[in-house]
Parts: sequence; structure tokens; C-alpha cells
Amino acid sequence: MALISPSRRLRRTPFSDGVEAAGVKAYTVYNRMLLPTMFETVQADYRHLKDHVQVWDVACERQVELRGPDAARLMQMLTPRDLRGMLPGQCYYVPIVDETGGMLNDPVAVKLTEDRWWISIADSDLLLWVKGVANGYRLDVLVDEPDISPLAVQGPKADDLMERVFGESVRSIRFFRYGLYQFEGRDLVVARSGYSKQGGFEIYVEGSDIGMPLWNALFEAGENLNVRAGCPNGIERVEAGLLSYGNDMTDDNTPHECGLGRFCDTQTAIGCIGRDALLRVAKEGPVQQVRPIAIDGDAVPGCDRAWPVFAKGKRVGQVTSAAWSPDFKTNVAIGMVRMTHWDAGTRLEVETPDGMRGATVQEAFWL
Ligand code: THG
Repeated sequence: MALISPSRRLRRTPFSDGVEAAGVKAYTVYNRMLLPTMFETVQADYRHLKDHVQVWDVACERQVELRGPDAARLMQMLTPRDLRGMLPGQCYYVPIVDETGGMLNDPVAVKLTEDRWWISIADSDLLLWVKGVANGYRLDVLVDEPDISPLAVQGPKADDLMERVFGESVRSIRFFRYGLYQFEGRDLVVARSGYSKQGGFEIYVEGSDIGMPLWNALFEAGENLNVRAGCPNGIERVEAGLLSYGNDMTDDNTPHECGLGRFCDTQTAIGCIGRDALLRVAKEGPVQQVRPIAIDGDAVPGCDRAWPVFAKGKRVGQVTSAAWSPDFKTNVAIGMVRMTHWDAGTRLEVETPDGMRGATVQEAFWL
């Protein structure tokens, strides 16, 4: 494949120097920023993630900050998830939808105080939507993208590594909660979250200047834990059923189609944009939904376009992510499947670039 030309539009991150020194082999572009996708091989990275601990440059998970008296009101306008019970110290996975109920993003919301929130975005220009809503409704709130870059520490030894840098109390942070921890005299939000099912943390690094010092501190502290630079892993995240915005869903999909209905409280999320549209889809139910799918045969090629899915020659959906899983010894995939064929055990055919493959709808990979 051809190289990508670096330029100012394709933003580097506070950790890019460390990522390059660690020998990054491939990047993707995410929120107009570099996101590493491979260090050794995707399979070697996968094995290491599941056995040890990795430090991930996920600065591309940009923060949209809401600040001001109307911040909480704006946050609730943006998502159908009911935020009334959410306290400072909590993070929520929140679908964001447009006026038709179409998915615009699937970020993590971080509540700092009643009038200060971060929206840790997936790959779409959410800042523009949020600014538009804030201005259109004349809300008393500042919306911007501060100099905050998440650094993830993921893998079974994440607690051990984090304890060495931030102290043993990081171990008591609960899932999707955060605490404030000092590094070089600066208070940083440290949450137990991240884009893997191996466990771990995300450090919201405030101020680019401490990016490399923190990166280096983690690698020095983790030397005898076999710490390595890593990145969201294309195999592990499919096994884990973690969705990728722009790949597994777009603004053509409702949260219910994405299996995110459990994060929608459309009845009680008063004031949320898209509420009327979602009340309709919640009542009728989706006619297609995201499913884990196992694809027969040896390793499939990379999935860089939707692969049509058929049953008895009739189109019933598409596969949008797929990879060979060394642990499950099958190809794991995520696809959108019509209601008539979405039950676990249903046999399908997937049109891959290598030809037709048999496939089976799964209950889940991670059980
Ligand atoms: N962390 C942070 N920001 C992010 C991501 C992240 N922004 C971009 C992208 N990832 C947003 N998408 C997701 C998708 C899944 C999850 C988080 C962000 C996730 N899901 C868990 C699951 O589905 O099992 C838990 C959801 C829950 O129970 O609340 O973690 O990774 N900062």
C-alpha cells in the first residue's frame, strides 16, 4: 500500500515521538489525527495485549469540552441516555444521535462537575454538531477542544503498572469511574476504561508538554512487566464486540440497530435531540441489528469495505469488521443482519474478496 504523506492537517499527538521510537508499523487516521494500528504484527500485538500490558496513544479520542451553566442541559440534549443519575467521577458510554435518530458518534461522556463535561469522541466531527446545537439554542456554554490527549494502559498487568506510577489507590478505581491523580504536579483524570476487554485505564493527559514525560515514566516503571507500546487491536476488539463508528455503524443506523438500545432511555431523556424518532424505533424495534459472526475457513483478508451477507441467495446483511482469531481459531466478525436471520446459530454466506464463505451468527465471542 502507498504511504500517507504527513502534513499539519494530519495531526501528530503528544506521544508520537514515543510511538515512532517504539517502531510503529502502521497508522490509521482518526479525527484527523494519527492513530497507530500495528507495532509488531496484529497477531503478535494481540497476544501481548492479552498476556501483558500495553501503553496506547489514543490521543485521537479528542475531547469536546462543555463548560458553563448550560453544560448539563446541553449534554442531555445530545444523548438519549438518561444522565440524571450521573455524578462527577463517572463516565458513561453515550450514543449521540441526530434529529432522525441516526448515530453521529458513540463517545464516552466524562462528568467533571455539573457545569463541566468532556465528550471523548469516536471518529466523526462532533465538535461542529455540538457547537451548532449550543449556538442554535443560545445556550450559556463554552464548547471547544482542549489540549487533552488520552493515553490508555491496557492488559492484565495494567493495575500493576499503574500502581507504580500513580500509587496503589488506582487499583480501587471502579469500571467507568475516574479519580484525580498527580503526575509532575499536575492533576490528571485517570479512569478505569478503554477500548479492549483486557482491563485497564485511560489517563486524560492535560497539557501536551507532559505527554512524553508520562510515556517515559510508564515504560521505565514497566520494564520488568514486559510493557510495550500497543494500540486498539483489530482482532481483540472484534472478539470483545466493541463497535467502531464509521465501520460497524454510521449515521444511517439507529442506536437500537447498533445494539446500543440499552444505553437509550428515550422515555426519560427529556429534551434530547432525536427523541421523537427514537420513540418510534424503540416501539417498533429495529429490523436489522449488529451481530457477532464466525466466518468459516482460514484467515480472511482485511475488511476495508462492507462484505455482503446472504442466506439462500438473498441479501440479509453485511459484515463490516473481520479478523482471524488465534484464540477462538475461527474468523471473528461484526455485521449488520436482518431480523429474519439474526438468531444465534443461523447459517449465512459472506461474500469476501476471496469468495463466498459459510458463516454462523454467534451469541457472543467473549462468553
Ligand atoms: N475511550 C475513550 N474515548 C473513546 C473510546 C474509548 N472514544 C472513541 C471510542 N472509544 C468510542 N467508542 C467506544 C466504544 C465502546 C466503549 C467505549 C467507547 C466501551 N464499551 C464497553 C462495552 O461495550 O462492553 C462498556 C460499555 C458500558 O458498559 O458502559 O468501553 O475507548 N475515553
